[in-house]
Amino acid sequence: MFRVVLIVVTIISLESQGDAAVPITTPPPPPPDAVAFWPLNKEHYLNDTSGNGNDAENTWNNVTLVAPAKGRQCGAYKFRGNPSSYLFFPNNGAFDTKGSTTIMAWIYPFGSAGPIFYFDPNMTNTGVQMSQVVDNFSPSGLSASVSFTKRDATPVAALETNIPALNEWYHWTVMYNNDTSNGSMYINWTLAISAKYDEGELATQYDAQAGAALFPQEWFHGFITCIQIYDRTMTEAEIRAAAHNPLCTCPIVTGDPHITTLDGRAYSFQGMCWYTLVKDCSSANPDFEITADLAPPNEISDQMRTRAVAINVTVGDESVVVGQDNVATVSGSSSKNINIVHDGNMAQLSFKQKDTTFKIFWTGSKHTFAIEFTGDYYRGRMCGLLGNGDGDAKNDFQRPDGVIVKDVTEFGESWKVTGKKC
Ligand SMILES: *[C@@H]1O[C@H](CO)[C@@H](O)[C@H](O)[C@H]1NC(C)=O
Ligand SMILES: *[C@@H]1O[C@H](CO)[C@@H](O)[C@H](O)[C@H]1NC(C)=O
Ligand SMILES: *[C@@H]1O[C@H](CO)[C@@H](O)[C@H](O)[C@H]1NC(C)=O
Ligand SMILES: *[C@@H]1O[C@H](CO)[C@@H](O)[C@H](O)[C@H]1NC(C)=O
Ligand SMILES: *[C@@H]1O[C@H](CO)[C@@H](O)[C@H](O)[C@H]1NC(C)=O
Ligand SMILES: *[C@@H]1O[C@H](CO)[C@@H](O)[C@H](O)[C@H]1NC(C)=O
Ligand SMILES: *[C@@H]1O[C@H](CO)[C@@H](O)[C@H](O)[C@H]1NC(C)=O
Ligand SMILES: [Ca+2]
Repeated sequence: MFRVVLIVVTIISLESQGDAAVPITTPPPPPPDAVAFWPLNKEHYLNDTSGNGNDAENTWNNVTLVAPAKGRQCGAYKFRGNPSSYLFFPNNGAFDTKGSTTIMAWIYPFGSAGPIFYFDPNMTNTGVQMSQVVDNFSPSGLSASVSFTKRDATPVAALETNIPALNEWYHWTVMYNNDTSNGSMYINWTLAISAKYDEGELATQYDAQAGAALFPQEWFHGFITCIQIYDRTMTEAEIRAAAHNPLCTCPIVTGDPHITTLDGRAYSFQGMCWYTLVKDCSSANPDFEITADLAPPNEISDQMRTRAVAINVTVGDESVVVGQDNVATVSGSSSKNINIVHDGNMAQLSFKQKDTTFKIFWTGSKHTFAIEFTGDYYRGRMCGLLGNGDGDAKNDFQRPDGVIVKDVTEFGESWKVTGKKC
């Protein structure tokens, strides 16, 4: 066993950590092929994180960042349902996809029709348009509608599907396949409707707006977050993965501890001693396991609350334990699989297993833990207090025996690590 003492970082110690040694403040990269990616949350505000430079503009300052927003820890932008409540997306050409296209967003509707992503917002039907429209046959009273308007202005029929429910998040994807002229829509990454169109390039060359446009006189009222555009088609699994990109979800465990699962379910749990936060559940010999030590705070308060005081990241036969002082203790076969980077205030641990890279951000003094991962293999194959990461928040309270429970305490206690002294 040897000890790595983490103190204020120098360039040299950063470099000596190898290729995963990025400063902890570097945000995770968006998928490499997003042509526009607006997380629209408290980490990235209006920035286009694709690197293509189309940062959004809050023209009248009448769209508000709210965090957390309706269970989304990272927040979302709230549109008020009036003509000045919109975001403007300048298009320098980077998201003029013309041919195969995928556009997606998370939406929380309060009930009004209105634009979600409108190219050429000052004109009628000249650009590709995504909007919520009134639909008396839909139980929610609204449908999601897209017009795959062509550049040569040949008229196209809108594609429509029911919006599942008001006052609840839904993930909406529209897709156009240039090879087959197939237009399709997905609700929560499941195909809802599709149609064949005439050939022709899409009218995506314009600037765009969300929330309001000059026509029609309808203004979206609700939350929008995580708008992404790709210049290709995607499979349902790819849509689901993109919808849960860490740029958009920010799963985090904070002081109390308030825990948000990998699929975005937030809850409070007052545990004591060591618990499994997340581990590989696909075999009896997990590829990795991350546990946390929960303990009461030092100061006496009338309300008993626990918080995370240490984490233990285990990959194969190698474990790294990091405490409140951000000091990392490495045991096992030496630190080969797990990279450790630190900047004095935080420790960042990263490791790769199968197709997936995990990054863990631990701030001991603040008792905060955040995890990010890329890759698909472990989606739905994980378990613990952070859930299984399959994209569905409803099945996250699963005990080690596989039973899904409702009660937070029953769920939380089932993940207590047995035989540990605290
Ligand atoms: C947003 O992008 C600008 C550059 O376009 C950058 O200066 C700024 O730091 C970014 N903000 C965040 C929160 O990432
Ligand atoms: C912003 O929206 C509010 C209603 O929510 C409205 O009263 C106000 O006039 C709007 N501000 C601007 C600048 O239009
Ligand atoms: C779309 O498909 C047409 C016909 O197959 C082709 O001529 C055109 O180059 C394609 N456009 C793009 C942008 O891929
Ligand atoms: C749309 O019209 C408004 C006012 O009518 C104007 O301020 C705005 O610049 C126009 N937007 C575009 C993209 O032309
Ligand atoms: C869509 O996904 C969100 C978040 O996972 C969930 O809250 C919502 O109930 C889902 N809607 C449908 C219709 O499955
Ligand atoms: C469009 O593409 C989707 C996804 O490949 C497919 O499921 C659907 O059947 C196609 N629709 C039409 C009308 O061809
Ligand atoms: C860290 O966790 C691993 C696997 O759960 C366990 O074998 C190891 O003893 C733990 N290390 C410490 C110091 O608690
Ligand atoms: Ca889940």
